[in-house]
Amino acid sequence: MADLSKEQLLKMYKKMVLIRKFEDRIGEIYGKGAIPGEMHLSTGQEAVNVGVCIQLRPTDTVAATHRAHGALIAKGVNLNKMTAELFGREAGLCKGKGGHMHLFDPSIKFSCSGIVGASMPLAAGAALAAKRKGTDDVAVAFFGDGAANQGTFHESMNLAALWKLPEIFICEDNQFGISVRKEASTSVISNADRAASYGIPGVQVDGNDVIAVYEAVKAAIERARGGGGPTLIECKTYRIKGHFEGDPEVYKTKEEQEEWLKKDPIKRFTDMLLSRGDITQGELNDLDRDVKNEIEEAIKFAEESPWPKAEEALEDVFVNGGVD
Ligand SMILES: Cc1ncc(C[n+]2csc(CCOP(=O)(O)OP(=O)(O)O)c2C)c(N)n1
Repeated sequence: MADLSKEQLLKMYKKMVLIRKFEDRIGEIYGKGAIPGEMHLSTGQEAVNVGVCIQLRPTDTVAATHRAHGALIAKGVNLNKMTAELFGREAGLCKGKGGHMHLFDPSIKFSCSGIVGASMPLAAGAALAAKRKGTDDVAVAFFGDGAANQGTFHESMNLAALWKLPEIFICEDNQFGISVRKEASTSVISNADRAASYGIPGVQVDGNDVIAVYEAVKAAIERARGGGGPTLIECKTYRIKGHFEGDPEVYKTKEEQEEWLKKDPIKRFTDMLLSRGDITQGELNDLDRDVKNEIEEAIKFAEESPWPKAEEALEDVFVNGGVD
């Protein structure tokens, strides 16, 4: 933690709270039927998203998953535009045509997808582009423990290792793929061990400890920017909510949920900040209030934006309007 200033720590705190409160509000509004489509929230995984993205440049690429709000907020999205996209409105990142699982922001090189396992080869492509252009940008792929059993995981790691691509593989092990526990889907105890198959470093970190994530990722970024190639980082965390909003979660036990709530990443980080002696509860309360205002402003912005026009439905599907 040596190189993190008070300002940086407060920035991390604010982002984590912004993600948590945003997801809470979106869950509420979704429950009232005001947001179209499915909804996968990232509640509980804030330390992973912030520990990774807080140290990326706008020119570094992030390819994320169907559970991408946290990563996008951490990467620095304009919250108004992101919220409008979730609401399916014209002012959204993709003019309201993508929705919650298809959030693209070229200004900060962010993409996500509902296709499980898609992030890894996409990030490999961005990493290859950075390498060929001679920049020292990196590309990060977020993916779940379920996606780690997809072929794309192995193919991307193989190529990234072989070509020494500046790609960082971030496995968000939130314990479940829909309702299937990780133990029921792979015989490998730690996904970090799989890095050995491709001769690259594999690191396991406490994904509910934002500083632990930050430090592991910092080392991986330095390695990648310096031409050392990819790293796999497995972040052990917990999906506090269901797979999707409306999931009855009958596959979780009360005891396990209580145990994980004790390890809540925001509570732990708050305790750590307050124990330093130079950060007060009052300062954190001020940030909490700012966050609340930002979220309400974004929701208002989204609600006031018009729906996309029906006659524009087929625009933006192909580059330059597509083929004849
Ligand atoms: C290629 C593909 N296969 C299956 C699905 C259906 N599906 C959606 S989410 C999901 C589970 C993903 O689990 P994980 O990768 O652990 O991510 P998490 O939901 O835990 O964040 C599956 C199987 C899909 N969307 N895409």
